[in-house]
Amino acid sequence: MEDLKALYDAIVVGDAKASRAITERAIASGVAPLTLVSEYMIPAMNEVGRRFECNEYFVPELLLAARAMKAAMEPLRPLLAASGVQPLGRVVIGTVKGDLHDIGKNLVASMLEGGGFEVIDLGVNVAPEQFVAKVRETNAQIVAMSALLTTTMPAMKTTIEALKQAGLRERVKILVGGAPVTQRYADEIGADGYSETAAGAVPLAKRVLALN
Ligand code: B1M
Repeated sequence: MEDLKALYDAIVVGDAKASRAITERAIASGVAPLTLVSEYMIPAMNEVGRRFECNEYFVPELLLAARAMKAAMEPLRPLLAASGVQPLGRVVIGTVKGDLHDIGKNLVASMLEGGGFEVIDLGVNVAPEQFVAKVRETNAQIVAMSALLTTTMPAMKTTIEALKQAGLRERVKILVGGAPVTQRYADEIGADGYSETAAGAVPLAKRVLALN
């Protein structure tokens, strides 16, 4: 049986080769993908954040940890996304303008895919007009936004305003999330839903489209 604490450690120290290899072995030995993500990988990133906050880690260590997290996500992504059913709806997702954090957003995208949604991922630093253009182009039913910085959360509001201005607000449901975002903030800016976790984004997306 694989020592999964080693996966946690590999991400904390930013060892991408080890994090991927351990993940592959864990998958092969039958460990559930979500167990790896929620019990080892996300806690590892939280520990990295803690070390950053108390000046034990700096931006280079954050980057290495993020790379190790992404390396571990690679073999997991297709497993999280494998649903094999007709799309329940189309989601445009992105990290808002000014924000370069994409690990949580990528996780949400994989979970939504796995939950049966078609996902169009606009990446990071997505300007309001890019969300607007993609919704118009694809007729998406949902816009999902992620923000990890208190300074970029207002871009969620700006994006909602831009969708209103473009006459698209009534056509889409808007979901928001990310570490500093709260239900209260979601209500304040007029979003249709908030999820604290990536897994929670799936029932939320179904709920706002009245699918469950
Ligand atoms: Co930055 N960073 N970072 N960072 N970083 C944080 C967010 C921070 C909390 C660290 C800290 O101080 N403890 C802090 C923000 C403080 C604040 O705003 N109050 C911070 C800072 C300050 C910065 C910089 C300003 C640092 C600098 O340059 N001085 C800078 C900003 C750059 C920018 O964006 N413009 C910066 C840069 C970076 C890196 C690029 C080095 C790297 C990101 C690499 C990447 O993403 N490719 C990085 C990292 C890795 C972090 C931490 C350590 C980890 C983030 C992460 O990936 N977590 C982070 C500390 C922390 O979060 N503990 C930190 C794991 C991920 C799975 O969780 O993204 O929260 P999360 O997603 C969760 C939920 O939030 C939810 O689902 C996920 C899983 O359940 N969720 C959604 C997320 N989006 C959702 C959308 C939804 C629903 C749910 O829609 C429906």
